[in-house]
Amino acid sequence: MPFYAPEWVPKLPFDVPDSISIDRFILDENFDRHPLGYSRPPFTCGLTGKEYSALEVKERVDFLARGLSRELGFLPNQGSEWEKVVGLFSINTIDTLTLAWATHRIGGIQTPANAAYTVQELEHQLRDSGAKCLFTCLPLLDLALQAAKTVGIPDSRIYLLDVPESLAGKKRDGYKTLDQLIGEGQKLARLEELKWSKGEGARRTAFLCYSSGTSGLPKGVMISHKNVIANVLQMRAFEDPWRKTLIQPGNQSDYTENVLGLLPLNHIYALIVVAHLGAYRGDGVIILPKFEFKSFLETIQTYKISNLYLVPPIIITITKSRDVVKQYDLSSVNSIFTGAAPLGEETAEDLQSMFPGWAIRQGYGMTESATVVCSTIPSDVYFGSSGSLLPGIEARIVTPEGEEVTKYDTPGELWVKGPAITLGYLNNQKATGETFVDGYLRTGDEAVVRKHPKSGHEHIFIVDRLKELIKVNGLQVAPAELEAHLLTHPAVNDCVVIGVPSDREGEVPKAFIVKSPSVGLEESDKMVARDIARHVEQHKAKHKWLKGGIEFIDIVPKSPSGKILRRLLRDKEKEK
Ligand code: AYL
Repeated sequence: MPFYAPEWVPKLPFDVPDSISIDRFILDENFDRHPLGYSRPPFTCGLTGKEYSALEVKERVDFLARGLSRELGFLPNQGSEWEKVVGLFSINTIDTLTLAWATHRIGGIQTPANAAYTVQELEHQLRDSGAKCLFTCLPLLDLALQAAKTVGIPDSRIYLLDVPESLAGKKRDGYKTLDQLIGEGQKLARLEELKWSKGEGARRTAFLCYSSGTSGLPKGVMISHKNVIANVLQMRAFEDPWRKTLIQPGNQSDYTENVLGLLPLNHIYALIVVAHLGAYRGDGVIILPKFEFKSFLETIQTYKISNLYLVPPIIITITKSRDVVKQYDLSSVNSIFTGAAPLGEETAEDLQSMFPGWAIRQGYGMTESATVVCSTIPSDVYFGSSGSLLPGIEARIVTPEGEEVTKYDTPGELWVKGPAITLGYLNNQKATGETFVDGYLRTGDEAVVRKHPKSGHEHIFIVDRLKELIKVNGLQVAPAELEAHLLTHPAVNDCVVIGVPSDREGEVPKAFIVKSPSVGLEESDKMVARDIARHVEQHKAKHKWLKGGIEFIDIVPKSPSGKILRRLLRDKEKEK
């Protein structure tokens, strides 16, 4: 028997639309429900105060789509979406979603890359996705140009998003800006509407986000229009009963609030949960381009933000900085939401003792599930739990022997099914076949179901990770990617990378290395290790650096069939 959403969770009010593009679904609906004058500006920059009203966002998407269509020669109803892949490599801006939605309006795909990427990492994503152009920003321009050049994207197909002056650095001529494209679009005729047949929104990819899944290198996850719309509707239905209790008498019929848009919009969490859900519900998303503790606190105070979307390492920073936090008025906050990595019970308790009135909510999901699978509302908080299943989700817990768990507190791998489960990995049938099985997504996470001691509702607890993935600050690090890179160093004969616990980052990568025979006896382990660490630092984003250290071993433990026994190393680390 699978597990479903508890009874109190409202069902989805209607079938998830499967013939409409995301931009139309979000913007048209939002505008109708939150007419001009009532709506909060969907996107405001927390650093500069620059904002776009709902009407402005709608217009900018419309004009940008026209400008993009002329500039790139992409027409809404011509060619497959795979011929219209638009790359994004930028810090968060108030136009990040304008660009995504304009791309959808011309029938294209957005592939957003992590703004912390190195040239090689960006190159991989651009090449793999077949991106035809790249939107970036001044602070990242040089890096973007280098990566674009090697994959054959000409300089004339590099565009700039506007970022606050304090971060932009020197102006550079020769690159069109998003505002220029909007200006050009304003003078052009209306575009044809997308003509989609029934079900096309369920088949067409809207976003290509990269994830390593249960093993191997980062792969493009094909996220359809329907997937995104589904998760937005699931989250809305799930949270509606609680949000209704927050409506002030005499106000409009919907509750809206300011939420924090600090997490990177290239990652599925902020992209879907913060930006799409926020815009759909009429919330104001206060965008911050990067994490800086004081501006983060100031922004909450200035914009009276009531809901903070966070990841565990930021919560740890808050709990370890009581004196700084005390200097700010954070009384507008009523709840925080965390996901992407486990939130330790002690950390949750620490935060609660600082802010007894805050509801500390946790959600769980994956890029492959186009985000949230389960989540918590304030009246049902249960520390350590990732919450209850969203409406429309069916979950199975399966033991290594393939048996389905039906009892509480019994661990097994979590398998999930629902309307937001994505289409699979781009050009990788093997990984798709292994991960997407009979309509279920095999999460590679170990879970148990427990009953909330007070409410009696079923909650999902993620108790371990069965897959190879390492999570640093909530971001993915694929051991296979680091191992392949380490093997290109002349001193490395064999290696294995695992995640080891870290107070601040949650986990950090540690490498076990078998030295190659060519390493001279006169070279100390310390020197070799330093050189290997540098090799990673030169080519990989900071969250992938070997902060857990390097240990030399004689042999990598492997099973008779040649599979690396990571668990053995993980268990040994725990004993230390
Ligand atoms: P990806 N507890 C434990 N592990 C988690 C949790 C959690 N609450 N959330 C995500 N993970 C791990 O694609 C887990 O191993 O996440 C999972 O398979 O970067 C992996 O991270 C997925 O990594 C939200 C808010 C989900 C954020 C997210 C993050 C989804 C993207 C639900 O409500």
